[in-house]
Amino acid sequence: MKFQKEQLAAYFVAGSQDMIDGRQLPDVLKTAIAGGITAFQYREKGPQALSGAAKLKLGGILRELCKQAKIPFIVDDDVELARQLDADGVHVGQSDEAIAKVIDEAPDMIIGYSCHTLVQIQKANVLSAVDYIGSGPIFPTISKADADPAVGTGGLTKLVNASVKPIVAIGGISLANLDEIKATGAAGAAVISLLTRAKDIKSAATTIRQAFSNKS
Ligand code: TZP
Ligand code: MG
Repeated sequence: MKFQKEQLAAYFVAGSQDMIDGRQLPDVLKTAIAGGITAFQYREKGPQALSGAAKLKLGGILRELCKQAKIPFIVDDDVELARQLDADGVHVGQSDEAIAKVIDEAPDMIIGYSCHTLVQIQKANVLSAVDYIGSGPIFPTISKADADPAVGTGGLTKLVNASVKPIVAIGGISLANLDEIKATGAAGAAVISLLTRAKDIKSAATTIRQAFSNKS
């Protein structure tokens, strides 16, 4: 699938560890798709995460849902799993699989790279295979135990201005701060808990999508 920056508008990130109240990730993803999410990242991470065959099996189900919906299916930090699942893309952080290895092994895939400092952005600017940047946390987050300090919308604006690639913001994004994120020039919002913990997942997804649609 060819990358387009509009795919970053409402970017849902989740793994089985993010499920609450007996929710099942395939059901949550289906509902988020019905609400209009524009991309999905499969991120199994942390002490509760699945591994091996269970990770592969759930990934296959989620991959199929994204294929039917024609939205990119992106795998976090695992090029081999991305290949096995015929993913559209792979996303890596600064302390994940090395970006050089990912570029070498998956030049045909959409490549996302997490950058939260200006120096990291400047290095990413010259990596032509990198399609988009993920930056954050923007606000404090409940979904990542080892998150870096929050950069705030002031910090995000500086990263957006320095980047030649579109940036999707992540970390602590809620319905109340979507407009503030949009005002930085970010191409979209990447969220975990805003959708996984939403009372009305479908309507929350629609609200994110609308916040980043190109109408002014
Ligand atoms: N990377 C930086 S913050 C974060 C990740 C994966 C977690 C985002 O989760 P939430 O619930 O949207 O704050
Ligand atoms: Mg990662």
